[in-house]
Amino acid sequence: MKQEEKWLLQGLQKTVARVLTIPYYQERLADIEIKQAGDIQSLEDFQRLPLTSKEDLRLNYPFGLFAEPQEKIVRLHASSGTTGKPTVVGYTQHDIELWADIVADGLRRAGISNQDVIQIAYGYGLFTGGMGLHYGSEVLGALTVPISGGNTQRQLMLMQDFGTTVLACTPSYALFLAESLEETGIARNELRLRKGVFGAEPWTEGMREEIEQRLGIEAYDIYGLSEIMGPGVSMECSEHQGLHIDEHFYPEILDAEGKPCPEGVKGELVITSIDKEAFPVLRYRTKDLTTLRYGKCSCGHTGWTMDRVSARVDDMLIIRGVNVFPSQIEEAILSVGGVEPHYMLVVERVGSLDQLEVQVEVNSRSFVDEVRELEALQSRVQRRIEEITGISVRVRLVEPKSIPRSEGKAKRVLDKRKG
Ligand code: DLL
Repeated sequence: MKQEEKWLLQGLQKTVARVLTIPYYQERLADIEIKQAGDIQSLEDFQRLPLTSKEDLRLNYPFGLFAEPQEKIVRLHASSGTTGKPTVVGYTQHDIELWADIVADGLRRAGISNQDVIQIAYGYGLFTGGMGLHYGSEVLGALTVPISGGNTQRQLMLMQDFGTTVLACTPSYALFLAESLEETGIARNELRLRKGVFGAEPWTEGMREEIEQRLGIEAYDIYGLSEIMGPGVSMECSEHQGLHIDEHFYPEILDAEGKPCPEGVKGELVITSIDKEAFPVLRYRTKDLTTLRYGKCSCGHTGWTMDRVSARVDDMLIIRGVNVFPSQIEEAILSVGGVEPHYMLVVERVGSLDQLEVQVEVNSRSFVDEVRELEALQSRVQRRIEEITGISVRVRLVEPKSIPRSEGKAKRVLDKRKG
């Protein structure tokens, strides 16, 4: 066994030992005769361990999967589920420090330093975005502006007054800020903005180009989820060749049947935490679709790299039996001129057939066009979507600024089939 594999195995054994202090995991591991960490002697042994899902977290709501007594837990975060109770995660002081170091490392690899002024426009609170970036930024020694999401005019004013160099928020909010900047009439050269750290929702390469161009910055993708830790599980370096997964997380990719996928094949990302105290997770199913590669990046980092998360399994729409992801629609819209990357998908059942309507904003120039030209634009968008998704859709062009803007994670799907 290579030295790296030995270290990895030791790390995984530590996590197994830790989860074995939790009755729920004890029972599940006893079912496959794993009673102690030493029962795991290879990565193959590890891959026999059961997967953990959001459902397991719900069953143990709120603190049932904590591996430390309450007096050692210093912070809680939670992610709001679509139904019922949120999933709750806890951190010891060690976990908070580890997380801050991980985020700081990610920011450093993106060329961000203590010379920067980081405006954190992710929400603060139970959501991990704001505080996760905040602590990392402080460890880095950057000037940290904890503005949180929303209050767009104030964001722009302070961006100008404080000389913000790095903006951290969701890509959809970055686009909204860019649009508001154009409206406010603040010229780009009145700002010192040079980079953006965007994540918390799927976004496409086309959206990156749009944001980079409109804000005049270099955009970096940052990924994470509260169940694993929060932002920083992986992040792009300046090479932009995928997101480097921090070494405190062991990634696997599984196919729809739960079998491991070979390197480079797309599937569901599953993550095991290494060295996390309060809330260790074993083989957590993220429901995020991506691919993995192992190797050395030209930035010098060696380890696992993942592609941008193109979609969540949960966001997949099944339209007349065909799988469609919102990111495919985004890709299509961004490749056609004359429309804005603001869209909404409305799914309905008409008779016994599913129907997908894509509402897209026309830009202000096209808006004043003749009806005939607008009709031609509509057909172009429709054709492009149909080429990419393989299903027929209805496209409805809507007025500029009529689709609600997002200050956090964008909501792009209205599925009227679900009650
Ligand atoms: O969104 C943590 C985060 C905050 C990441 C700020 C990056 C920046 P949750 O609210 O638990 O945590 O949501 C996690 O968001 O499973 C993905 O589906 C999605 N997601 C997060 N980052 C990305 C990204 C935070 N860069 C869920 N690309 C995850 C695509 C992302 N999807």
